[in-house]
Amino acid sequence: MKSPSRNTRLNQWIQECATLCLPDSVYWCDGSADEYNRLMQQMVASGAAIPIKQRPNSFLFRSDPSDVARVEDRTYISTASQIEAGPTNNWIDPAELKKTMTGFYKGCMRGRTMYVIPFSMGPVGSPLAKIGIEITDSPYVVCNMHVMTRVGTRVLDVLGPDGEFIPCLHSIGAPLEKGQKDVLWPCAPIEQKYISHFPEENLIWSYGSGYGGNALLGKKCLALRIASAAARREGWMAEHMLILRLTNPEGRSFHIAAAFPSACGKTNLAMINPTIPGWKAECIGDDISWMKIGPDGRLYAINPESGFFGVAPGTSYDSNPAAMDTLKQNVIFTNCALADSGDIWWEGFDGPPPGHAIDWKGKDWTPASKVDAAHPNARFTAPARQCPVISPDWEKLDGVPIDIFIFGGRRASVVPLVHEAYNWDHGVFMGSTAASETTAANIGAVGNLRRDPFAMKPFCGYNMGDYFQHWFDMGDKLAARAPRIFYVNWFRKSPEGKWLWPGYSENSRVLKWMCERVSGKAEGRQTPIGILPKDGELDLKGLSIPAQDLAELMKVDAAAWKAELPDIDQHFKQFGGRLPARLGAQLKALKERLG
Ligand code: GTP
Ligand code: SPV
Ligand code: MN
Repeated sequence: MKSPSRNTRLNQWIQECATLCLPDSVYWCDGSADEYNRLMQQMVASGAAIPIKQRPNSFLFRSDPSDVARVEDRTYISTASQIEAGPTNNWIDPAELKKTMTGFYKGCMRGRTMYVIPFSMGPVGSPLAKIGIEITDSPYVVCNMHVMTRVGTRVLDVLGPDGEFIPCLHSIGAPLEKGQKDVLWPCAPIEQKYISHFPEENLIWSYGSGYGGNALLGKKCLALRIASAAARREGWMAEHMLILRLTNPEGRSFHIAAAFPSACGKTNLAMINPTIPGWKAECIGDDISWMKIGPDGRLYAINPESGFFGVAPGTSYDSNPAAMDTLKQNVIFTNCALADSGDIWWEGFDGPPPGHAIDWKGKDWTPASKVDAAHPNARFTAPARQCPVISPDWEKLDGVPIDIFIFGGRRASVVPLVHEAYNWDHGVFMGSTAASETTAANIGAVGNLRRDPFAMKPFCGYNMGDYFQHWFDMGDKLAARAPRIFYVNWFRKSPEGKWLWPGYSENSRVLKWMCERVSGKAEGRQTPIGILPKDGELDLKGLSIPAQDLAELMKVDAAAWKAELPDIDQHFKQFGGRLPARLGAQLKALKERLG
């Protein structure tokens, strides 16, 4: 197929990749509905996609059981010197990594089509938007990219003959020999998977996986790892944050951006349905925020994506009605179960479980089965515009002004429901020390507590010590117009393992307190770790939480916090000379406040 682009560098790169990967043909994606439908029909015909008859234009895919989540162990930040990647990233010398991967790429698309996907992260024409070109041999990836990003010929128009783009090379790593029958989810074995980033040359190479962030390269690879490194160089921010607008009964709007680690509640909070009377929420984004200081000195955020790649299990009309309504049509489901009714199903779905289903591995399943019907990291891919609570301003080219930052994570103990930072430096300290229990969003152990600074440990494309400094630099520029910073924990558990806080829509009560802090209506109480709601300040009307649970949620256990200090010290030490002195000062101040 002839190139529809006049961009010399692009055409040359496509030629080079075709010569290396040796596909049967090269196809340039135009982003049309017709193209999407054609590819889906091909995948239905091959058996890879199963139409879901209850949901128009929706399809179920089952991945290979080895290819079900991001692979942090196989993800690399490849900078000329290791110190630039820093202690929290895997590193291989760029020349060596390219040599190894080039070996894998040789002939890797034999028997397949090489798709060229021109895409924009951010609304086409936004001053914050960036153009990527993904090459892939997976039609499943093409369809997902259609939903998650803005794909098509208009992106090539903006690119023009000499515009800048981020090359993203992806292969599932499963060439087909003549006459060889394809499998339903082709991919390479784990030891051949590489998710590689070359931030010094804005380049992404991914090999061996077809799943989520490993393969939809606009998302974590471009919009976080490559973008975070670019943002530091250029003085803006690329963060793992949802964006929402909350409007109080008087009509004042607050824009909130919240960073929680993977599978820790971003999509749910982004689509919150407030339980407090008169408060209204709108969703702007559920995973990533790109932010830049505007002419008025405030920080403006856009959502670079155009769809949701959300965790399916636990999603229900009870927990997240807006998400459920988003899933009525035009959805790609991956690793969900298929009920005998013909509809999809997962653990935590509304109503009783189906009497019989086909599980995510394609096996018979009944409620008596000992395994989950849906994989814990089963996902839906759905267009953002279908969300009933999407903000009319979600594609605003200049973004929305952020008033509040929230950090958080999964902590069964120690960390209270909510606390506010004393100032920006203290907030950066909170972000830099954030810790959370690991989840099924990554292949590896689940439930292990680890430091996940700013929910960016797997996504920061440079030395995390420099990233901390970038937060200080941005704060210095924003000064009095900087967002206020809060820390939340929806995941406190009783000794018996039950949730102490109802969560989901009831989290609106905590957001309300934050807005009241910002507008000077809530006084708060000062504690060694930060500002907590004063007795009675958290609106609990209509909730029946046992007094002792509430006390536990609002407790600052000085002994437990003191016990954390040596670990924070160790955590900071790994950054050596790259640790900003201002973080050391915050740790010392916390120590002193704890007594
Ligand atoms: P990624 O898309 O992987 O980045 O995850 P996410 O941060 O968007 O998390 P998501 O909102 O999908 O929630 C992940 C899991 O946490 C789901 O199973 C939710 O049901 C559960 N969850 C979300 N919010 C709450 C909450 O307030 N309380 C409790 N107990 N669980 C929650
Ligand atoms: C996450 O893990 O944070 C996700 C899913 O949003 S993935 O796109 O696979 O990274
Ligand atoms: Mn999410």
